[in-house]
Amino acid sequence: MQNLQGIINFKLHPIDDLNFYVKHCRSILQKNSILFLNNFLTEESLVNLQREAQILHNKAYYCSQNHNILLREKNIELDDKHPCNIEVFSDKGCVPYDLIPESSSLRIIYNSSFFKKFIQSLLSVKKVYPYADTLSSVNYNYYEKNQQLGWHFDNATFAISLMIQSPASGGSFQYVVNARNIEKNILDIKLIDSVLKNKYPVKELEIEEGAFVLFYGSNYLHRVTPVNSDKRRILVTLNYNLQKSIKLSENARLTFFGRTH
Ligand SMILES: O=C(O)CCC(=O)C(=O)O
Ligand SMILES: [Fe+2]
Repeated sequence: MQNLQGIINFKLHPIDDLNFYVKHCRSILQKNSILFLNNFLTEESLVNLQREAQILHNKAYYCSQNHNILLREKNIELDDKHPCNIEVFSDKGCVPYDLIPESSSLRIIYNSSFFKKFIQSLLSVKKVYPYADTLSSVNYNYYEKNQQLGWHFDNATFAISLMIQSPASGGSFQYVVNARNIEKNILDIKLIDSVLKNKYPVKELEIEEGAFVLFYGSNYLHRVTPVNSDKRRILVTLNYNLQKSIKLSENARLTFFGRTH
């Protein structure tokens, strides 16, 4: 708690106040399926993390790939033009957990029992666990000029991130609600088709530096538009599981980090 006070802006975001503040956040999340809290990081910790991100930048592993919205193999029972088979493009750089310094405030946030209680309470789950591999728990993500993330649904139910540096132009987070309900096994193909054809008025978020974002990524169709500035987009993902001892698949580790350990 001592350390966390200097990192998270408790005046604006009393995340230890489970009865009032967190309850309020949870109701926003339940209503909108997304929660963003601006100025979540203190100014000092934001500056420190921006500096850390610049220092680690030359260690980032860059990957690019074509994929479909479901991040799955092509479905050969459907034709190539079916929205679930249409290929989109993604490219970004990634610094894995084992390269993040021991003293980094990201590790303090991620491992803090106060922060985990906040997340558990937001999601109404008993417990969240770190990844069991050495790479996946906390990652810096870098989007250089012209880099982007194509439309997709996440495999993980929920995604938590901290915006470290916003680009001067482009790199917006766009999303569509109600395209999928994974619990009910519903996929709105017509809606997805019109999104992929740029015919649907998608929502767009300019996420501020220092903001916390949590959303239900497996039910949200989302993308990051190409960055248009030399100022790169830098974001941290805080990755938890609902079960103990889960590793990201070897294949995914190879794709995103260029190694498995
Ligand atoms: O960079 C972002 O804002 C979103 C990242 C994302 O959707 C992902 O990594 O799956
Ligand atoms: Fe995603």
